Amino acid sequence: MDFNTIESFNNGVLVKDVKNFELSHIFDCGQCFRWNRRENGSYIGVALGKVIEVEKKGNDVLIYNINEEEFKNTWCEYFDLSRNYTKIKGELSKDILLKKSVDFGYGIRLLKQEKLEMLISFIISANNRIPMIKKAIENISKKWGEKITYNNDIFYSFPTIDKLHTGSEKDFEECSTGFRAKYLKDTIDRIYSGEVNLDFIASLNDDDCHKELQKLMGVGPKVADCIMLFSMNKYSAFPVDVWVKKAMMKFYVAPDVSLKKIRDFGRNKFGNLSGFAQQYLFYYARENKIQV
Ligand code: 8HG
Repeated sequence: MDFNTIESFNNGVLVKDVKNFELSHIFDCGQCFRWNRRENGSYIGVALGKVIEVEKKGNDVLIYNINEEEFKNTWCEYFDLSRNYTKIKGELSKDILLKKSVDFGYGIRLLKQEKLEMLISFIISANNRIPMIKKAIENISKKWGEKITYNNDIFYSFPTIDKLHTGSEKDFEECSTGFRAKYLKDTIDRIYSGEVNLDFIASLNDDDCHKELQKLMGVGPKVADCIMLFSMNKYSAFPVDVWVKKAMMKFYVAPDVSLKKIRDFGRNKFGNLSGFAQQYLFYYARENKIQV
């Protein structure tokens, strides 16, 4: 467990003595698209149908707009606070090449996000840049999500499958999803009809889950790895995008190695901690714009 105790205050919960928790590392490491930094340094986001604000004061973390019960039932898991990241970082840092990335992103935690939202988000992420991905997801939420007012600002939840299903391919195109609009439409139809069940896919072992996700349009190995890592507790996932490829080339493999081989190499090396290793590498590579 990476915190000590919790206390309630009028509109939130104070989590005391939190370890391995840095707001910018968590929210800017590529795993989420609906969290934004505020001028005062706190982060605000929409997750699981709610607007949540998070602030760090010394070693304590304040989570606004939730109560103690919601923390215990939902947000402790969302922020992965029961996991001991000191142990994970210790294991990964035995590899002196990886230690550099772990030391850089020391406050990263993998968020436990919603399956449908991750599926749609990472279909949109293919050959796309993070600001554009964020924009498209925001457009989709504005169009079909529930309006939420928080401190006089307006936010939108990520839509349900029933709402998404009312959208046409053209509607998705108008949300700036480009060539991915038809993949979204096809995937949403198959989930809505019950032909595809994300809870079932999540119940499969890591390799079968990875294969099954790729039966969906717009889901290749990389996108499947992101979905299973960020919403299905599958930590042997090792998504290889341009940044992870660069990091792996810098530290471990030859330039001409295929994405598949880089994935296999990473999974062999890091085992059930592959997903964590990947996140430290992605954050290090992207923040430092490493070149190889
Ligand atoms: O967390 C991520 N890991 C990896 N490997 N790739 C990611 C993450 N987040 C994210 O958006 N991407 C992809 O990187 C999507 C897109 O292709 C590119 C943006 O830099």
